[in-house]
Amino acid sequence: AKKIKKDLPPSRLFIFPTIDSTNIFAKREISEHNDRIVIVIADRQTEGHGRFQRKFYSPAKSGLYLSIAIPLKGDQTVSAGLLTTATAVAVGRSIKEVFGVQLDYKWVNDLYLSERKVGGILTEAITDFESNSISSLVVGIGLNLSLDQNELPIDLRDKIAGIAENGQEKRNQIAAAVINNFFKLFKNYQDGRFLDEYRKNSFLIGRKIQAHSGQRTVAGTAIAIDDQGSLIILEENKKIKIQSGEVTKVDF
Ligand code: BT5
Repeated sequence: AKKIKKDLPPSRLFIFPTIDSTNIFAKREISEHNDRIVIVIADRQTEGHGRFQRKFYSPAKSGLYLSIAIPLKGDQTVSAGLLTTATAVAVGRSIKEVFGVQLDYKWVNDLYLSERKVGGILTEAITDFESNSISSLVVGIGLNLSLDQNELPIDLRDKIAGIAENGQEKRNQIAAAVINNFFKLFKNYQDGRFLDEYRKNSFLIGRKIQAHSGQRTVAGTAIAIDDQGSLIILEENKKIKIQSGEVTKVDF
């Protein structure tokens, strides 16, 4: 893979009290002006979403909802999966710096703390139809800094958690740390060196899991994350590599 050029274009920062989704805004903005990095933060989202059109609960006063859109030069190659894992590490480093706790990385885009989800990442690639190549990348980060369990939708209670009791007081500090750590990692993420940190704090390695990739279901022990950020599962003595997809069961 070719190296991402080290010098980045200038960036524009947008901050909203309420928005549909910071990813939607960032995608629209970068499609119209492909010469700048776009950074979007909202206090609350009405259409916050995860992968496969799933909802991402985004209430005011409890979370960080942040998107970063990066225009790509014609000759840059990208790996959305690897960028998702790099972003997880950027968020993990930031939470460690500000709150002193270490997040667990649940391949590929989930962030966990004490066996519960505290956030997720949604990476989207925008394709330019004329050249049929990826013209920009949008990385969305959603984090529950603090959450009142009673205010959660019933189906999410017990499944998700907040990072700290008064976490929201540090929202801006976290946002700044995430942006800094993201760009530090972005320069060289394709070399995959950050993956050691991802592996060390993997929520899955060593556990019995079930994963879906396309039409396929794999069940076995998660044994590794390879240098491309793919998940390796040992299923009946056979190593199976999953490049993209998701883990649907853990310790079942
Ligand atoms: C994700 O999707 O976890 C990626 C979420 C990315 C959200 C950010 S916020 C800023 C930007 N703007 C957006 O619109 N999106 C991004 P996924 O792996 O598909 O997980 C979705 C599942 O997580 C849901 O089906 C719920 O089970 C659970 N969930 C929903 N809201 C949650 C929350 N606030 N915290 C933790 N888990 C949640």
